[in-house]
Amino acid sequence: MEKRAKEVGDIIKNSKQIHIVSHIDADGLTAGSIAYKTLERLGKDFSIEFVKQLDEDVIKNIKDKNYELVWFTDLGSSVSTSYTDINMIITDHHECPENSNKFFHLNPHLFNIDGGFEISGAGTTYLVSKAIDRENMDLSALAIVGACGDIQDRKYGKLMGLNRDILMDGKKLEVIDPKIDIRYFGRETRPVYKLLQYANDPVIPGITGRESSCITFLQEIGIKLKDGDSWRRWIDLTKNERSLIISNIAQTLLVKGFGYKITKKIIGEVYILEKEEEGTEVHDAKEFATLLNSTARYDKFDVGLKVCLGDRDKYLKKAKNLLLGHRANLVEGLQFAREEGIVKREYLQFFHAGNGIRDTIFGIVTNMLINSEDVDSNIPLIGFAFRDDGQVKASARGTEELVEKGLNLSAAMKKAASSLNGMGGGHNIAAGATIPKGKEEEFLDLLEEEIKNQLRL
Ligand SMILES: [Mn+2]
Repeated sequence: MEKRAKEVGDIIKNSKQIHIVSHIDADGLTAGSIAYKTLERLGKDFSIEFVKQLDEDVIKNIKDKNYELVWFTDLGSSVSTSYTDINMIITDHHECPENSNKFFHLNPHLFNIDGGFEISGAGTTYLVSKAIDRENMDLSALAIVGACGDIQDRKYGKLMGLNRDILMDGKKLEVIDPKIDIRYFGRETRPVYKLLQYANDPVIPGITGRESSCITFLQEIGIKLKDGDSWRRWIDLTKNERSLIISNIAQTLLVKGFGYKITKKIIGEVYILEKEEEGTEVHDAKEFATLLNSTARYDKFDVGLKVCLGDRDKYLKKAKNLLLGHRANLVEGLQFAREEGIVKREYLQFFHAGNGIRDTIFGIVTNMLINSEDVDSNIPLIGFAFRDDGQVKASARGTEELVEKGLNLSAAMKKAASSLNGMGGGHNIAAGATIPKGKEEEFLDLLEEEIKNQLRL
């Protein structure tokens, strides 16, 4: 991969004008920002755009602009063998066909590396940036945020593979610091009881989702909730208080019959962006990623981009406001999906959100659902939502356990969607597809057949 990264880097060096096209999620924003910084430092003439997906309209628009070079980040592998009339380079990590192994295409799957957890779109882009100039190694912090945005730390409770090498670059430069701590979301910015209230992966029975139980739980073990007028956050607690909470959560889980393997998931590595101010959304990689997800998914990619590029003033404030809206939308989306009801079949379960959930966040909602207490995690979950262009978006989520049994949602979604003239792909544990409206039932039949065959092997 290093050699390929250098080759792609050379194409960049030899081009004058470059247009970056990236994805609208946290990994896409950080990938685009790494590309942006790289080109800025090289003094290139460049532009950037963020898209939901590479559909025909997007491609047509790109062709019309006649860019000298187009740099696709965190997407593009799906078009690497088509559109030979676009002069392109690609730094992506989504599954791709073997015949796409070209000199301009950097993707871990071409090198037998798992793009699901070993490296993200931002990481792949970082490799090219580093190959161009080792001074760009400070951008490793953004690459780690991207990996956390794609939940690549979930499988082992820490980043592995190439992500680990990138992490070590960041550590050496003191831009990122890995620490062992509680892995629940919100260590830096949420009151401790809120951190518990929203705890998932694993959920804490009797505590997750119940505000008053969280407060009682903390009071019973003698944790002071407030310091004067302000709620204490995880980072405000003493070391002893933190261990006390962790051991009590572990006890609760073990008593409820969760095994050791699940219980130990509550602690793991967290990633601190050392140059950032403590107690802010950009100090912890996971919180940073969520902040970014609140921007481009609502068409405010300029806000996310500016924050990635270093704005800690006006745009950080804007992003924080968007975060409040994003949280509310997620809560509403989860509620909506539950009310619509999840229908179970033998090898999959699904819900149809219709127009009820914004298509740009409903992948996150599907992901939250499969990790929640009341949803069966033994079969994959498929969500449908209408898009504004009259098509239907499908989002599929599985679990590590299912992947170990042979599940590959990327392959299954791709195959089922293409038989219906749609398109699909992604990762083995999480994938998406777009299909014509009215074909949902047929799609589920095809998909179920694929999943059944995968799990049988
Ligand atoms: Mn990605």
